Formats: sequence, structure tokens, C-alpha cells
Amino acid sequence: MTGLVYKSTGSWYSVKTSEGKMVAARIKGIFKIDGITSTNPIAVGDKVDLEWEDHSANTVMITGIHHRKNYIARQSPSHKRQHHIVAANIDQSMMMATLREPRTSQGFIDRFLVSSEAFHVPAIVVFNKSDIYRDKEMEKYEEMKGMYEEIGYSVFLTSFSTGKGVDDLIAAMLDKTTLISGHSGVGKSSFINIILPEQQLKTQDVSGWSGKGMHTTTFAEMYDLDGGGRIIDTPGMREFGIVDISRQELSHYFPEMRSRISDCHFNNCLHINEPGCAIKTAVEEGSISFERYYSYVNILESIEERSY
Ligand SMILES: Nc1nc2c(ncn2[C@@H]2O[C@H](COP(=O)(O)OP(=O)(O)OP(=O)(O)O)[C@@H](O)[C@H]2O)c(=O)[nH]1
Ligand SMILES: [Mg+2]
Ligand SMILES: [Zn+2]
Repeated sequence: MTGLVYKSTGSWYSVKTSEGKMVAARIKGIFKIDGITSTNPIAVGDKVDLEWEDHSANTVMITGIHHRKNYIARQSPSHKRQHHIVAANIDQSMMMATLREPRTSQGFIDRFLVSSEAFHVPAIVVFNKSDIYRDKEMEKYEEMKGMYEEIGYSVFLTSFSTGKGVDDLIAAMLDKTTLISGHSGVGKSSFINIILPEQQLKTQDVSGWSGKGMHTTTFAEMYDLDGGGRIIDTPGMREFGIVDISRQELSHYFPEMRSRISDCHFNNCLHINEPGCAIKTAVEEGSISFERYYSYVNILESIEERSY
């Protein structure tokens, strides 16, 4: 019997069997997958082999894991040297950002985009809570929309309070497995409550909003979409720790840099102060956004600081 993991809460997993039944599963034995150390051997989206443990109690044992098409991992917040696999076998990743309550920085968005590029998962960017944007946030949104669309990312403006932009976003998820990520309080669970009203996930109390983020969602969980496709809600995160990218390859994960790297004078150019750097020239000419270059430099420095 095989199954698909819909939720992982640590030692127990919710798995939908190939017959369409939701069961509680545990791991049998020790799993070592692809030689990577992760804090969670099995993640939401994994396809697994199952054996019945207790038929009447609906519990099963996970006895094997199928090859992953892909996965998204980030640095475990508690053990920096370990990976935390957020989800496996996904078709696209959605960065849910807000420009107010809370404000998502471009640095955070760019780290997420770099990570998606590195894991070969197409990414889209959503700016939610448009109903509370003032002129200055709308200007910022227009600026970021232009910047991201120019380099190939789709950008959406939504409000889950008014319903603005929701239909377009739903259309972009049809027949795909989409992973939603973003800070706590941006509206990830609210979105799922809109598209799957029967779920009614816990969301943050409006009156309790402190600007700090209380992480209402505590575990990643996958849901089936009515029209086909799946969506994975995740707990909000404060920072996005990038894993396994070397300084040398970082610029390959910036689409606007990738196409220009071969024009740099040195083939190991890090695009900082090397002579004949095509990336720096493009930034000076305005064909690469300064803000994106700034994110690049920041991420590069964070890789350098890592001593392992
Ligand atoms: N004004 C406004 N509030 C929104 C919108 N979308 C969601 N909210 C509110 O924002 C708060 C946080 O929403 P959640 O859906 O719980 O956020 P989350 O991203 O799931 O947060 P975590 O589970 O902590 O990661 C709730 O009070 C929502 O009602 C929106 O478009 N506009
Ligand atoms: Mg949530
Ligand atoms: Zn260069």
C-alpha cells in the first residue's frame, strides 16, 4: 500500500492512502534519505510505502519513501547545521508577502526566491492585505511588481478581506501542488479558508495582532483543492535560512544575473569589485535593479560568514 503525506507533527504523520483513506502513520526503523541530515526524515508531499499496524484504529507504519521529484529545505531555526525539509514533490512555491501588518522586506522575499531557484521550483509572489495599503505602500507594490515581473516572476495583489485578486490566484494554482510560505500573520491560512471554506483553519485574531507574529499555524499541512491541485499551508517564519548554496553559484539563482555571468571578465567573478564585471555594469546602467543586487550582496555575505 502506498500513501501521500498530508501533515507531519513530529512523530505522527497524516497520510492519505492510495484508496483515499486518511490514516495516522508512524515511521518504522531509521530513515536515511539521499545522505542528507534533516530534522524531519519525511515531509508533507512525500509518497510513502505503508503497512497496516492496527486496522481498527486506522494506524499504519511507514516502511519506505519514494524518490522525491524535488523538495524545499531551509536551515532549521534551532540547529543551524541541519536542514528542515518544508515540503516535497511540489510544482510551485508561493511567497506570501504584505507591505503592512507585518511588512515583508525585499531581502526576505529574495532569499526565498533564491532558494526556490536552487531547488528548481518555480515561484510566484503575492502581496496580500491590499485593503490596508496607503499610497506609499501602493507605490512600493508597483515598484516591486515591475521589478519581479521583469525578471520572470508572476506577481499578484490580493486582499482576503475584500476578495480582491483571489480568483486570479486560484487560477494560478489549478492542478498544481503549491507551497505557501511567508511571515506569520500575512494571511496564509486565511487564504485556505477562502478557497476551502469547509476547512476553517485557525487564523490570528485581528484584535490580537501585535506586529510580532504569533505563529497560529504550527505544522505544515496539505489540502486538496476542489478543482484539482493541492495547497500546502506552513507556519510563518521569521527568517529564511538558505541551505547548500556556495558563494560561487549564488548569482546563478538570480535570473537577471544568470544570463549575464558569461560576460564577466573572470569566470569565478563574485560581482563585488572584480574588474570587467558585467553584473556591476548592468547595475550601474540600471538594467539590473539595485535592490536586487543589494539582496545578492547580503546573501553572499551571509554565506561567507558560515564557517562550515
Ligand atoms: N486587513 C486584512 N487582514 C487580513 C487579510 N488577510 C488576512 N488578514 C488577517 O491577518 C491575520 C493573520 O492571518 P492568518 O491567515 O492567520 O496568517 P498566517 O499567515 O496563516 O499566520 P501564521 O499561521 O502565524 O503563519 C488574521 O487576523 C486575518 O484575518 C487581508 O487581506 N486584509
Ligand atoms: Mg497560518
Ligand atoms: Zn561579475
